[in-house]
Amino acid sequence: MRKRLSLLVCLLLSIVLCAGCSKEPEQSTEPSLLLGFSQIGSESAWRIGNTRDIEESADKNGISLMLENANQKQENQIAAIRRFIAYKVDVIAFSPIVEDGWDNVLEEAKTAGIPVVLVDRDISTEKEGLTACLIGADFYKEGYMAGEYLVRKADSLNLEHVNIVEITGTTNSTPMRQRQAGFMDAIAGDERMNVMESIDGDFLKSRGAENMRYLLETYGGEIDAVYSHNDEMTLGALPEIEKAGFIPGKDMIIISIDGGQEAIDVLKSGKINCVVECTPKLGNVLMETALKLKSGEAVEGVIHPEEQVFSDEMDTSKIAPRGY
Ligand code: GYE
Repeated sequence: MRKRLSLLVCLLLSIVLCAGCSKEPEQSTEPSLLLGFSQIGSESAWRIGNTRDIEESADKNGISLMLENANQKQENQIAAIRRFIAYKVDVIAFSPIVEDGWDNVLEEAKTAGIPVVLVDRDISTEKEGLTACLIGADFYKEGYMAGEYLVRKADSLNLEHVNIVEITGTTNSTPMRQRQAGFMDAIAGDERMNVMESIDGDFLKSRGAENMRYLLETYGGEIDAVYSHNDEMTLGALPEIEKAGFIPGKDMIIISIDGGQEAIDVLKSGKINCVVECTPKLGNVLMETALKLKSGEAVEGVIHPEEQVFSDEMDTSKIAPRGY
């Protein structure tokens, strides 16, 4: 009888404990997904805004984020992706600093069955199925819109000849390749246009300044237009142009890409003529995509955000605060 009673007590106890295990509130506080994200670095206001947006979007969507900053080194990104694989995250995302050299590590992710999302920049590979999708800007279109602006500006100023210098982003990165290609295609049919030199500024303010100094020493007042692949390099170049005795925005046409607040303020002051927007706000789409991938839903192969052109052709006082 005593044995039976203790058996009954045990049974009741385990029912009570089990009911405790499956309590609803504890389950709902669990993050829905673990996302590993390898960021390139902190080279620009764009990049810092992009990191902040991804952190905030992860929070908003109840996603647990492992974020690693690679400080501008591809090897750091590869090591971070390997750590994400070892940690068995649900989804890996990364912004590849350059396009080549990812096959091995992405094969490892594929073998581990972890889907990979490219954010901002693309990779170049012969292999199929290493990544699930790309969420980022249409850089070719950005470059094309920059070139179209220059043609319109040359028309409005009745210029017969336009000598251009180009300060590019990191060699072999997607935005560098495509912003250059789009720009060149847009000005290709116009005989007034002459690109005197293209030089790598690595998307950095310091390199923008250094390159501008060199270009001014080499070509001086022959320069009619400066096409810079991001705001940071433009902001580095402007003081050099002034130091050399020229007025940016008047003696030289200045075209930039990104559309961060600082560059927009300079556009308003007249020292930049045109800024093509590139939005860093890719976080929400990334979180939605990661959740779909985890639940096995299909996702679009390429997702481009909508972007616009800000220039001295419009009332710049109406441009809303940029948030980066
Ligand atoms: O234009 C630049 C950044 O890949 C779109 O990288 C991005 C570029 C952006 O550092 O400012």
